[in-house]
Amino acid sequence: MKINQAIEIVEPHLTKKRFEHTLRVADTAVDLAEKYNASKEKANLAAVFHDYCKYLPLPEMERWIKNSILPKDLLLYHHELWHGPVASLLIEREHGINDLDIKQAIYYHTTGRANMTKLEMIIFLADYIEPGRSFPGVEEVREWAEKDLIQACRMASRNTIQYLMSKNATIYPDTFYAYNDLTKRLD
Ligand code: DGI
Ligand code: FE
Ligand code: FE
Ligand code: FE
Repeated sequence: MKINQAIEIVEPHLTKKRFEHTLRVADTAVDLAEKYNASKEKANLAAVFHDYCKYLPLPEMERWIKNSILPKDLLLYHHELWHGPVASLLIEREHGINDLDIKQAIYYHTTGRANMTKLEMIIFLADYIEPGRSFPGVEEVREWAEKDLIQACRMASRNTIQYLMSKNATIYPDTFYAYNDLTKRLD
């Protein structure tokens, strides 16, 4: 699929702010792909679609999870975790995107997971460091992103877990698996 076609598909599903975030994630992801020798085309397409389902009504996302191969334990955690997995499903069904690399990068962009591929790390990180983000600690992650993809993802994962724990939120297992795996990969 051409990138302009993807952008046209995604835009009406998002708010203006979310659409602008999406375009910044795409620019950031293409830069990271260039730096770390991944496919810029795949990074661009995955980024454009990563939040495609962010505003799907909750009952509709719930229905997709219940009636597909998606893991049912998603329903036991915060609904914010649903939009990536559901998008990975719907971009294939509605728009014929069947590239596994792209689908996985979209699927895991919120939590990460153990053994993330390079493209998964690029989308996970681009979503965290795009220039519109102002999380505490994001500047340090941006600096790491210049030199070490794994360390940068590890810091993003750590910051997210610390933030969620400070809010007494529950944490999905893949979120912890991502952190542990990235930490082990460093030594
Ligand atoms: O869709 P975005 O806002 O661009 O970003 P995202 O999909 O990475 O994350 C959405 C939210 O999900 C963000 O506030 C962090 C949160 N999150 C990530 N992992 C977990 C989580 N929330 C819970 N409750 N549990 C998690 O494991
Ligand atoms: Fe998201
Ligand atoms: Fe994210
Ligand atoms: Fe996002």
